[in-house]
This record gives sequence, structure tokens and C-alpha cells, in this order.
Amino acid sequence: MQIKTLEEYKTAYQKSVDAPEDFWAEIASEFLWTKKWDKVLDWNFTGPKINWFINGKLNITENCIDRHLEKNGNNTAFIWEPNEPGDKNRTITYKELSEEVNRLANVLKSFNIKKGDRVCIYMPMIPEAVYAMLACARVGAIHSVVFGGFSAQSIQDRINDSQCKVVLTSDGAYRGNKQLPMKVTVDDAVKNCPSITNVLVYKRTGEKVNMQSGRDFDWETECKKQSVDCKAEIMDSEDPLFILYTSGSTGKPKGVVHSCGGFMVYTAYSFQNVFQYQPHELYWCTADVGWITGHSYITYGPLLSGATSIIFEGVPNYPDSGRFWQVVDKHNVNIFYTAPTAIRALEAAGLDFVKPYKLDSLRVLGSVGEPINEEAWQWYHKNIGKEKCPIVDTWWQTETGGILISPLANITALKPGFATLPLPGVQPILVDEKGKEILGNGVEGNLCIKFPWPSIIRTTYGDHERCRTTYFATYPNLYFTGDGCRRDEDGYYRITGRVDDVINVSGHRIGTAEVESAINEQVDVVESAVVGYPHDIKGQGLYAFCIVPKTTKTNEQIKKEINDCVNKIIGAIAKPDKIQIVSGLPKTRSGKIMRRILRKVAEGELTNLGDTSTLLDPSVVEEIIKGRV
Ligand code: 7RM
Repeated sequence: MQIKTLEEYKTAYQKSVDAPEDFWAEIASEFLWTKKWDKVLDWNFTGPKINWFINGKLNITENCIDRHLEKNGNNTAFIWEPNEPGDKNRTITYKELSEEVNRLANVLKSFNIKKGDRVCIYMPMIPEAVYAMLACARVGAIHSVVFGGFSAQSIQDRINDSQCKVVLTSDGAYRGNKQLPMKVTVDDAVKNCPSITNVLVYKRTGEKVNMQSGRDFDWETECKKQSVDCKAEIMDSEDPLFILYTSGSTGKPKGVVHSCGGFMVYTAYSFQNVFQYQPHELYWCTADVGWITGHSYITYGPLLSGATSIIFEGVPNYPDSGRFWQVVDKHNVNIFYTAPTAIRALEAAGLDFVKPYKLDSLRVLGSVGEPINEEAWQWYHKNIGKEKCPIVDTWWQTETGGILISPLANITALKPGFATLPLPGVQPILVDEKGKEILGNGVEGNLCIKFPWPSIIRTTYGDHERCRTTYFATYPNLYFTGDGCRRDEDGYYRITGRVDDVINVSGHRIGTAEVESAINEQVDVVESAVVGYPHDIKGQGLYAFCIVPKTTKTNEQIKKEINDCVNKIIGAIAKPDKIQIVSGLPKTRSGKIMRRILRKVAEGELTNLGDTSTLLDPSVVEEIIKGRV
């Protein structure tokens, strides 16, 4: 399934458009299926109803693990690099992975977890987080990983939305110089989660935690009791594999649902082609398993390919900003995949943190999560890749399951800032506001995809209509990405950013509506509006305009309370970078907040605010400009 030349790419691409079913059938045939599919694809984007490898039966863990055991069981699946550079690494072979996953799968069974049940995973970046995902998949349970930085309230909302029965967590977590009380947070969350019957707790920090008798169990103690064999549950290709919550422009986060067969085929195919992974290479994706990048390109894609990867517990700047490069040299990493926000932060820290390291094992660099600005691209290319490593700027989304637009390493000619060309099977189109296709090159529009690929979102958990309206109703018969995009003279794609009310802060998707509703929980705030503004390191920062009518508190006090509120309701990643207390917001006569104006103010573009004639009260704008923070 690995493309090797540009010619092969072009041929594969053409075939994927002319005969998509034959194209994907051939790739899918390389996996282990309990029963082969009857039909490759059945779809419409109006439902939407998208079925891949219909009536095919499989278990993804047999493809991630068992399939490798006979010949490559002693190959390393993971090298774990802990938060503290001086602490011992762990190496996990495919055989050990198999035993650990099966034991844990049997523990889940002992908790009465059955096919289709939902299991919440709230874990630090340790191998057990990956075991947890695979153990769920082994028994046919649907995992819902919640990023370790989210608050108790966020965990609670996610558990309740999908009625999880079990939580897999740890006592605490280390992240840089911080220690996070994972179990305390889970306890706080599950107080209000009647569907939870059991909590399994891995000892990571050794801190003392409360264990509720009959509900909470110790991970290692339970695993020791279990056998290293666990028969894989036979799944239908379209059975859900996992739910992952993601923020959109309205309401609470949606549970994006991915299914077993299509997700398997596409993550393996895209992993092998984009990174051009070669046997025995060492691959490192710095994402957290709490995000889609961790799902597709730490857990599933690499394991399906029999790859060796690093699981990293730490952060880029602890104990100092040379940590990534120290790890690269220590283990001889060949393929390194990170986010622009990390690159910019490390660039700002200065070259003294890069110089001590050779970095000569690196062969391919990757970028994901947000547009990479040209300066960061050049810095990464020159100082990390030593001008010899291609940078694969991979564009994709939680909903797409895998990378859709990206160079193939050492095959596609690069252009800084461009995700370049679609992978085979991906048919992007640009449309204008009305949904009319924008043809030709040297054009810009809203990015849509007109044909399904195997790992496309199937539904949003418990609310199919929300899936339809969010992604498939804006433009009939198209999947709408929410991103703006330029196609240049060479037909190369450059993603320009979100065109909706989603803000990309350090590669994390944050819905303005979600932050506003958290801010409004602060007692003195009556209304708020949050917009994004350019931020040197984070890409975008959050600027909150908050109406506080009358109060005896100081502005500083109120701002602190607003921050605490957001931290408590969503998590630290959603705390506004700037807060401005205002007496009113610019609104139209029909009561709509004119975000366009707020964005300009936040960006510091005060002279050309555009058409303000529909404003109800223009004096509000004057006040806002004067009070800019
Ligand atoms: C993988 C991931 C998705 C949003 C997406 C874009 C932005 C992601 C790139 C990018 C420009 C990239 N999933 N985005 N990758 N923008 N170039 N290479 O990030 O669901 O969390 O976010 O991220 O706006 O719509 S995500």
C-alpha cells in the first residue's frame, strides 16, 4: 500500500477517483478480516449514511497486535519516555503489548463490559493509555478518551452524553513541573454520573487517593488476576470503534463517532504514505492520546503498520526547551511529528537549546493542528531538519479520522505553508458562500470534500441530526470542513484557518460559544463575546469581551473569577488570554453580536472597522476601542 514515486501517487490518485471501490478494496485486502465485506461502499451525504466494507467482520486489535506476533513479536511497539529525563524508559514489544492489552480486556469483562458499551479513558501519557484504548477495542467496547487537562465538569458531561459504564484513569499525572490529581478530578466528575459502575486506577505518581469500595479497583492488582489471552470480539466494519468529543461553533462538544473497518484502513494507509515509514524506523508523534492525532497516529496507524514509536509523557519545555531534541538524539528518532505551536515556542526559546544536539537521525518532520506560518516552517526546516528532511504539513480534523491533505515525504515537492495535495481517495473542492464550486487554480474558498473516504465521521453520538446539520447541510452533497482554503497556481492547497466560530489555540479547537457560556457562569457577567486574535506562540489567542453592569469588585478581581470559572468548567486550555470589561457589545438592530467588529478590535485593527451602519448603538464601539487590553 506504500506509494514510492510521484508517478505512483498520480496513478493511485486517478484510480481512487475513477474506481474508488476497487482502489480501497485492494488496500483493505491487506488486513486481517474475520469475514470479507460484501460490498465496498454505500453512501449518501444527505442522511448522511456512509458505510464502508459492508458486512466485513474484523477486530482492529488483531490487526494492531496479533498479526505481528508470529514474525515480529519481539519487535518494539513502544518506547516510553517519562516526564523526568533521568527516569527509566520502558520498552514494550508487540508480544508484551498483546499480553497487557489482553489482561486489561479481561478486567473490562470482569466489570461486565460488553460489545457496544462505552468506556471513558482519562489518563496521562503512559503506555497504559494505549493499552486502555486497545483493551476496549478488543472486547468491542467504544472508548471515549478525555484529554487529561480537561476539568471534572468536562469529564462529567462527556461521560453522561454517552453513558459510559467504566472510567480508566490514574492516581495522578506528571506534566512538566506540574502534578495533576487525576483521580480526584474523576471522583469529582463521577459523583454526577449514575452510569458509572467501576473506576480502574493505575498507580503513576503513588499519591494517596480515595478508593471507593466496590467501585474503584487497582489496575495492576486486577490485571495480575487475569489471563494474557482474550479472544477478540468480532466486530462489524461499521460498528463504532470510538467516540471523541470535539468543539464546534455552537453548543457543547460533539461526540464524533468513528467506525472499525474504515478507520483501520485509512489510518494505516495514510500513516504509511505520508511519513513513508520504513521497517525498523523510530517514529515519534508528540501529541496526547486525548486528541485525534494521538488516536490515529500514536495508537492505531503506527501499530497497524507494525511500527516502533515513542510515547512521551512530558512537555516541550521541561526541564528546558531542549527536551524534544534531547529525546530525538537519545533514541535516534527518524520521523518526528509535532504542532506549529510547539515549534514557535521552541524557536522563541532560542537556538542555544538546539545546538547541543546532533539531530542526525531525523529523516522526516511533520506538522499538524493549525496552519504553520512560513517563519516557523523555515526555522523547523533549517534548524531541526538541517535542510535535508521534508516537512509534511498534514491537514485533517477529528471528523476526518486521518490526514486528508499532505505531502508524501520525499515524494511531493514542498511549499512552505502549504498542505500541498490530497491523499488518494480524497476529493477536495472549494465553494463560495452560496455553495457554488470555485473551479480552476489561483482561487480561494470554503473547503469541502465531495466523496467519502474510509475514515470519515459516521455520526455524532446520540444526535445524528447534529452531524447532518454541522457537516452536511451547509452545502448539499458535500462534507463541509469549516476551513477556508486557497488553491494556488500549481493546484496546491493552503489551509487559511477556520471560517466559523471555532478558535484554534495551540492546535486545540475551542468553540467560542462554549467559552462564553463558561464565562457567563461568573456571577457578575451578564453577557460575553469571545473572539480569536493572532498570537505569536499559540497561533490564536482568546479575547473575551464581558459585560459587567455594576459591582463592588475590582476589574482585576472579576477577571480572576472569570478565569477560575473557565478553568473549572472547561479546563485551563480555554482560559481567555485577554479579558476586557465593557458596558455593552456591538449589536445589530436584530440583536446579533457583530463579531467582525470585535475581531478587528482584538486584532488591533482600529481604523477600518468595515460597515458599522447596522449597529444599534455606535457609541459602544468607541468605548470598546478606548478600553482595549
Ligand atoms: C488534526 C487536528 C482541526 C482543525 C482544522 C484546521 C486546523 C489542522 C492543519 C490545520 C492548517 C494544518 N484535528 N488544522 N491541521 N490548519 N494546516 N496542517 O488538528 O479536529 O483538533 O482540528 O485544525 O482548522 O479544521 S482537530
